[in-house]
Amino acid sequence: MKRLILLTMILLLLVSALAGCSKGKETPTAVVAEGGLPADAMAIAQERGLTPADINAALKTFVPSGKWDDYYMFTSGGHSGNLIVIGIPSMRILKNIAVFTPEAWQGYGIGDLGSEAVLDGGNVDDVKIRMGDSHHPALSETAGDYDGQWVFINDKASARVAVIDLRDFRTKQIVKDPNIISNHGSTFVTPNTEYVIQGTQYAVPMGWEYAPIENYKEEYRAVITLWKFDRDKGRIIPEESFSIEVPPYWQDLCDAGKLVSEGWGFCNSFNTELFTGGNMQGNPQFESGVSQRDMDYLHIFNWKKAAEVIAAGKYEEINGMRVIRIPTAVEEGILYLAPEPKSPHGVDVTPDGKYIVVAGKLDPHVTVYAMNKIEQAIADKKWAPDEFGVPVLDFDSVMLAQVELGLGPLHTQFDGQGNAYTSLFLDSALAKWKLGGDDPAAYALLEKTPVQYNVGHIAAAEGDTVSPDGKYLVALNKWALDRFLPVGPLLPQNLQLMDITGSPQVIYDMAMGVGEPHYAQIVKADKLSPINVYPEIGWDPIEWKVSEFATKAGEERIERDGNQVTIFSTSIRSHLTPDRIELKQGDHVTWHITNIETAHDAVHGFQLGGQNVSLSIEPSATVSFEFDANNSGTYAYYCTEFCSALHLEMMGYMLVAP
Ligand code: RUQ
Ligand code: CUA
Repeated sequence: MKRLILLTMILLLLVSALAGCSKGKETPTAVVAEGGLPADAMAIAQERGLTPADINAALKTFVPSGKWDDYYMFTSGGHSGNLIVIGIPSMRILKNIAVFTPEAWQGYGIGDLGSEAVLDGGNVDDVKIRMGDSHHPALSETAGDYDGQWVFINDKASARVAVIDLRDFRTKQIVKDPNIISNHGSTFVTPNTEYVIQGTQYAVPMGWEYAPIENYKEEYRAVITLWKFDRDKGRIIPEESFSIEVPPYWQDLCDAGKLVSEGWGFCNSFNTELFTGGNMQGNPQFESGVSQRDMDYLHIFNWKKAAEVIAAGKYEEINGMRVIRIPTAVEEGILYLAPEPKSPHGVDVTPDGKYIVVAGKLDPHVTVYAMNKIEQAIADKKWAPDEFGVPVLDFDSVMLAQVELGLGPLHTQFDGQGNAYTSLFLDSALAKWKLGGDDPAAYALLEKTPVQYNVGHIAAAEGDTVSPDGKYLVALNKWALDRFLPVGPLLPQNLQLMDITGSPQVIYDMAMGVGEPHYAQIVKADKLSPINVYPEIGWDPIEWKVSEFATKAGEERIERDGNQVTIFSTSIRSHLTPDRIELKQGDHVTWHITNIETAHDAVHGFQLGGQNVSLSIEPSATVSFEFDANNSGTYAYYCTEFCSALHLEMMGYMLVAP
């Protein structure tokens, strides 16, 4: 009975609140005020056993049919190698952008020559890599604010970085770092997207050449790579990029400075023990071997100075990448270290750029460093070199405050109202704490909110910009256990949307059954302006210009030169032209298809039985694929998007004569 009264009260409150706040705005007022809440709302709530908090959460996250979300969230798909787009607050999945792994619906890397070439950009030696472990998406920024134009993401497994164009939500480029084999502190952009930062994870000899593991200290190294991004071209330019060599500590997360710290970058590390394993040789396990020391090192690097040093020619070219070696980096004042406890994980720069927050992982604190203290310590030469000659700044001189939050602090976000939020992996909680400016005593833990379970990253609305929005925060949880209907031993992760306008509250649980999300970024929806249709008929989505193979209606043809066959096709509702292809066994076929439609959403797909090809031919696009007709036979090809009532008729025969 008590619960019923409470429910009634909250529903009444909500109605009056809605009616009150919509005064003056006719349409929504009219709808709610005239109709009120449906008479059976109480009955539904009761029947479903909803608490007032549930009803609140439902009202905060429900996006009515035909209405759009306020934010886009871009979250990594982990070892599915993709990038997932989610609307907030509804938490509806909008797209699963193929990045490192082929994907049939988008016609990505399954025959289509444009995307195959993108994927080939990330090949390692002669190995065609067709998977990835995507970790940290970074939206492009202008003056430290997301500008909605590009998003970058790294592949931890093979040390690669991808560029995704937010005009059409497609991957346009993958680059491979020529000197390392795994990255992690990636991707993070400088405030005007001059560079995309990438830090090594596991140190290897440069170019991952062979060197005995006993030579770890002498020969193994890590790099921090600054990938130069050219906005006009929409590409990373490897020839204009460079690396800073760093010791073979295992670098972890990074972040770029902003405003007062613009020009600097920061990367955490662990394994300053230089441990190399050997659990079958009587050595400790890696997890204990790399966790012996109480302090590891925050790497503090000046990318602006580094760019000047590169321009002055003070680098070595290693495997085609310009690398500033450690002694030069030290001499030029590009690289410093600061002690940090203890195998930390995330490093996050506050929105004002003044403070750098390091989350302890094996230490229950977050440690806050002040940029002005770092600069002072550098000026005063308050340092002692590490074993590689890199200056280690005096901890007490650069550390401003430490806040004890709980067990397993990993990542920190900000709300723009003076609060910070840190995920606590072991506590399965979100810690909200107060930033205290320059006053160490003003830093304080405010409250902890439970999340389910084992939260890794967290992402707040516009959280990595100079002006975060607050409002929403998403906890990206590693374990789901009992949260959803069981689906066998491989469980989804649980993304929990939280309302952080007041005391943080979980308002939505979203099963992420696509791939493990690592990091995510949340951007205001109106900052993006995706296209509906490619600009001109015959558009090459990768090159972003009319394709030389564009085919207009009436120009369809089959050209033969010996056993080289070139097909110029068009697609339009509801036919493919030509719809009959006669080949000879042994022909090499290059096939171009132009979707001559200009209507929004008039996409045609293409699959050809017996060949490994799947295309997405979006309105006005031209796509190409090639294959060897090695087997004689009769084949069917057809459109895979249910584009019209006569979609099933949108097919053709391919005959390969013996
Ligand atoms: S990691 S759960 Cu790749 Cu960002 Cu921290
Ligand atoms: Cu085109 Cu179905």
